[in-house]
Amino acid sequence: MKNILIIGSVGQIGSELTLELRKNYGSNNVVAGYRSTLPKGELLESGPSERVDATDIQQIADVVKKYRIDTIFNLAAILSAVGESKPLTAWNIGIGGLMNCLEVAREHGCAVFTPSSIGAFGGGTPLDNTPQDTIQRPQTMYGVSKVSGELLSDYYHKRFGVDTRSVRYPGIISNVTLPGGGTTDYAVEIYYEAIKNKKFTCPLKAGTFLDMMYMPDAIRAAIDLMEADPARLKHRNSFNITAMSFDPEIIYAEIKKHIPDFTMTYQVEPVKQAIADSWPNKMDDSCARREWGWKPEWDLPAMTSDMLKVIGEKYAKGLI
Ligand code: AKB
Repeated sequence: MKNILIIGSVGQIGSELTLELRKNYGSNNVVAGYRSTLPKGELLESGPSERVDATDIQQIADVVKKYRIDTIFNLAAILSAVGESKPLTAWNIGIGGLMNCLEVAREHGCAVFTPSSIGAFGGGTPLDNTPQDTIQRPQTMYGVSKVSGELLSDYYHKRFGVDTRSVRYPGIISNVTLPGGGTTDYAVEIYYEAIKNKKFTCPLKAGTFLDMMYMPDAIRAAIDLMEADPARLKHRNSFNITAMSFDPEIIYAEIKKHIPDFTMTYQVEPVKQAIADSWPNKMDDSCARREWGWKPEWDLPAMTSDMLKVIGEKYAKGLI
C-alpha cells in the first residue's frame, strides 16, 4: 500500500483507520474521502481530503487518478437497523458503491478492502462457533448486501484479478466516532450512558450473545489483512474475525466493577432484537488466524477499563 483512498473516512471505522494509515504510510499518501459531512480536526488537518460519494463512479475514478491510488478502503455503508427502514439506500450505497469501487479498481489496478459483517449470517447459519464457510441466508437488507458484496468481491478477484480482501466484522466498540443505526450500537452507548447518567436502557434482551471487538483490533485487522502475503490466502471475501462474545448482562456487570451505582433496565426494540437473534453468538475465526495471523489483543475487561477512562476524560473536559 502506497497511496490509499478511504471512502467513508468520517464514519466510526474510517475516522480512526484514516489516522492510523497516515501514521504508517505517510500523511500525504492517505486521502480521506467524505460524502456530506466534512472531516474536521486532526482528520482534516493531517492530510488530503476529497469529496467521494461511493455512488458516483466518476468521483472515485477522478480521485484515484489524481492521487495515483493503489488501495481503496471502501467503508461506506448503511448499518443493519437503519437498513431495514431504508432498503433502497442501503443497497445503493452497499452494492452500488462497491460495484463502482471494483470497476475503478479493475481499470486502475487498485486493491480493495470492503468490510463484511456478522450481518452476512442468518437464515440457517449455525450460531455457535459459526464456521468460516457455512450457510448464509440473511433476512435483512444489510445482510443481503453484505453477502452480495462478498460474492461480487470474490468474482472480481477470480475473473479480473482485482486484489479484493475483506473481514466479517463483529460489533465494533469505540470512543472517537459514534456508530449509527447498527444493532450492536448498544455496546458503545452503554459506556457513554454509564459515564454521563449512570443508567442505561438496553434495546436487546438479556441472553443475547453477539461477537464484539475493540476498535484498535478492528483497525489492525484491516491493515494486517491488506498487508498479508497473497500466497497464503485461500479465502478472501470474507474472513470471520472476533475478539469477544458477551450479552448485555455480562458487559453491564463488567462496567459495574468500575461504577458500582450504575443501573441497567431493558426496553427491547423488536427490529434490533430480531436482527441480533439471527446473528452468530460466537464465530470461529481460526481460518483468519491460520491464513494471515489474525489475533485479537483486547478482551472485555481491558476494553472496559480503557473505554471508561477515555470517555470519562472527554466528559470531564465537557466534550460530550
Ligand atoms: C451493525 O450492528 O449493523 C454493525 C455490524 C455488526 O455490522 N455494527
